[in-house]
Amino acid sequence: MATANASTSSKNARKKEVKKETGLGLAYKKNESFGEWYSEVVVNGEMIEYYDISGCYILRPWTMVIWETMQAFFDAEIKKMNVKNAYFPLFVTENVLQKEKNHIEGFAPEVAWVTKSGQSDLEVPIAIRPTSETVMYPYFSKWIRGHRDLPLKLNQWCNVVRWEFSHPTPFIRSREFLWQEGHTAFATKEEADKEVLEILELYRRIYEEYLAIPVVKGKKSELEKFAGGLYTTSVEAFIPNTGRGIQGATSHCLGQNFAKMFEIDFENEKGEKAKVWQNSWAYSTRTIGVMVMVHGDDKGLVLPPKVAAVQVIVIPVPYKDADMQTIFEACSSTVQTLRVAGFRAEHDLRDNYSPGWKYSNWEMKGVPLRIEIGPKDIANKQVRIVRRDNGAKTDIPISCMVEQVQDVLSSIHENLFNAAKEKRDACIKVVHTWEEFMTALNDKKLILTPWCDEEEVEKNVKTRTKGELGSAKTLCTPFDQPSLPEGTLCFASGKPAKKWTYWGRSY
Ligand code: 87F
Repeated sequence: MATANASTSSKNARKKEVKKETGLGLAYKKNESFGEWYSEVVVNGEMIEYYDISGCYILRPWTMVIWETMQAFFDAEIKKMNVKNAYFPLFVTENVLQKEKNHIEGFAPEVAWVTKSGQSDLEVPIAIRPTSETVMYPYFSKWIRGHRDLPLKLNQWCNVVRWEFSHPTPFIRSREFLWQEGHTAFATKEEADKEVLEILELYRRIYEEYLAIPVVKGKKSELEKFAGGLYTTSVEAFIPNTGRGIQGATSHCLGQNFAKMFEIDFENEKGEKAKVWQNSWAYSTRTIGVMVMVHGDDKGLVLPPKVAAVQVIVIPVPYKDADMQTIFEACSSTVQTLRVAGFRAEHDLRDNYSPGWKYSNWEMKGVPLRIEIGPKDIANKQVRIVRRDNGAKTDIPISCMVEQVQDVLSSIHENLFNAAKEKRDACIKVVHTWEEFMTALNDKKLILTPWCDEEEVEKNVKTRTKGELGSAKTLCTPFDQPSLPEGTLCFASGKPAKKWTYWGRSY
């Protein structure tokens, strides 16, 4: 895959300068140079701006509306589950961070440290949270005494820092990102198990109902699960252009591992001392990157209507000698009508750009629906609507505009989802042998195989597929399992297969 390294992004910046003047489209095509296309789209679509620290990006308002829309949904849903929001500090001492040595070990190189204030060295360096288990769990231990203190269900909306060294990509792999992290404690494993899946379902809904992206729900392999936990579930998306899977969000059952490390004990109903069962779950701004990669096209961003900051952009189309005043008033009243009906609508009355320039500009920014209003439309008591997803143009009577806009926006969501699903499904390849597996991998497929589910075998597959593009790994074992006839063998080991599992390269 082409990468968006520092040199290409500065090239992009130069190119962008020129385009800003000409108002023309993108320099790169999605199918030809995906990495460059992506960097260009997120910048020209006004979602992010590059920053002078590699791997850090400015999230512009066009991005934040998407984030806040998903946040409003998820926050309301977890509140229905009686999860409470809290906020824990950004900093953590080395002592506390190390408390949980086993799981932190592999992650240690990514932890960023504060070592100075002004010119003087701090007495002890302080870490910036990469995740908050070690920050929160000492207080879980303090706050949980008896079974009446359970369940304890906390969530925080915050930023975290992971000093990644592999090439940074806006939203997908950044050194600082926004997320929510839920941390919960229960008296029984059954309650914990149930919550893991309830949260996973909310993650599926974010992808499918808000971002119009199909995902697979499933369980991570032993090698790919969160090492500190008991088991990990995830929603997995796929990027056809790069042939890579991408973990969309995770919901872990931590079992009692952390309860042991942090002594999170309680007195149960029988008066005995017991350890809590814990979960943790998160989704991040990575969701937005997946959305851009899946739906964007050669004209720029394509925003699903549910999350778009502007769902309908109204553009006046003046002709020579037309009465500008009347056209502008028609635009304003159209916006007003749509807003009253609950749509996010705006007009673009700028007099220093042509209608054509405005069309491309709002297409670049991915607005789902454009309404054009010219003298003929006014005479006919109609407006022209143009869809971003398929370019279809329709004239609709003003009298039924609200209903029509509603229908078209729903249809755009459905169409985006179906198109994304069709594309993804066309990439799924069922294979039974190693040879077929390698062919499918080189063809950028999302590979579904019968697997023996042995850690050593997955390690072996990783080693055997090592290369410039990265190695193949399991993405997840889908909950929705096709039937596995008895006697089916694992594609890699030749042992009896236990499960169908998705494999591929991934982000
Ligand atoms: C990087 C540095 C230090 C991931 C890290 O998935 C620690 C970590 O613990 C680390 N990168 N992780 C795993 C995070 C697990 C878990 N945390 C709460 C989640 C969901 C939210």
